Amino acid sequence: MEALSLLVGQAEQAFAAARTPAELEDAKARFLGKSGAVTMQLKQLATLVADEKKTRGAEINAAKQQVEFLLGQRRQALADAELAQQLRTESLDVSLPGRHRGTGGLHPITLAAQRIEAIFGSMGFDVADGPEIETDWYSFTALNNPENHPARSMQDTFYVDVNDGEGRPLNLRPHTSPMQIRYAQAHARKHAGADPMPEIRVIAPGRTYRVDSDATHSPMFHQVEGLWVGENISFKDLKAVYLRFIRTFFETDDLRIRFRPSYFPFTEPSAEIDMMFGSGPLQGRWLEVSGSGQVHPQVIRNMGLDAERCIGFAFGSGVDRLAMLRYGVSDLRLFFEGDLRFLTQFK
Ligand code: 2NL
Repeated sequence: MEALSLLVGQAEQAFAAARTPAELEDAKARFLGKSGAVTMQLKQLATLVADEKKTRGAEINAAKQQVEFLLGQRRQALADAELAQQLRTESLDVSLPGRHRGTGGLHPITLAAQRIEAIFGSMGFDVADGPEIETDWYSFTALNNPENHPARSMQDTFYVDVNDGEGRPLNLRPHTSPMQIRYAQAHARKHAGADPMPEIRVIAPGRTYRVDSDATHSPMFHQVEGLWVGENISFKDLKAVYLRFIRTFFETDDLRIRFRPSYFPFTEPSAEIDMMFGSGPLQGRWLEVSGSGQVHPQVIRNMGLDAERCIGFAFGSGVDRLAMLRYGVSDLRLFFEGDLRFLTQFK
């Protein structure tokens, strides 16, 4: 009798000491298993006479039921604790904002380029595309750059360690003019002998590269050049086209432009184009927005055209600069850092 209540107490302690369901099953085996303490008691009944068997058997069964009851209690307690722990770690905060797949957006430079293409497209300009790695001839010679011009130096232009087949290394195009030369050559071949020759009206937007890096210069930047060549295209056409472009781009007619004499090897005469807003935060300041000029006769010839018949203008503007002015961006580098806090503002 004494031994049985001791056994029940031992079982209770062993069950309480079990920290996991597996440990509890081990403890159960020690008492209720094939050679467990309770089972051994039952086996010893065989040695008793019938009378004693009956009373002793009833006592052992009562103890066994207590042990089974204690086991069931502990099982439930461990299961409850496991559930509580699971609820703590897997809790769901329904007040958190949902996770959603963000919609992408176009880069502000792309948005600006698309506006530029649409505006010139409405004035009959085609859009040229071409390689970013160019030959010396397309980047410099065709544009009337003398052999020793500093633009050709390694201080100004990036070179690629690949030969163009004529002993000169290829370069990362320092302007988008090569695309216009290629476009004009294809045009000249296609319309050879045509009288009058159909006009060339094209813009060339794209990435360009120069050895230059500070707050206002990036080694990779974007340019848009324009070219209009025909038999009677003059500076007044350039002025009309550029004014219409810039007013549409900034969505205001309260904006003036002026031409300032300048020099480029590929145009003669040449001019810088400045613009001034009549209102707004930049009101009253002349801002340089483009280089321009009448295409040099040598460049016309390099296009495969007759310089006696063909005349026209070209211009080159910085897309990054135009985008900065339009979107009010103060630092050029923001465009190229890939910071989503900046980029998502343009969606
Ligand atoms: C600048 C100067 C300019 C051109 C680019 C050009 C292109 C051909 C023929 C002649 Cl195919 N000219 N482009 C002309 C004048 C100026 O850009 O500093 N732009 C930011």
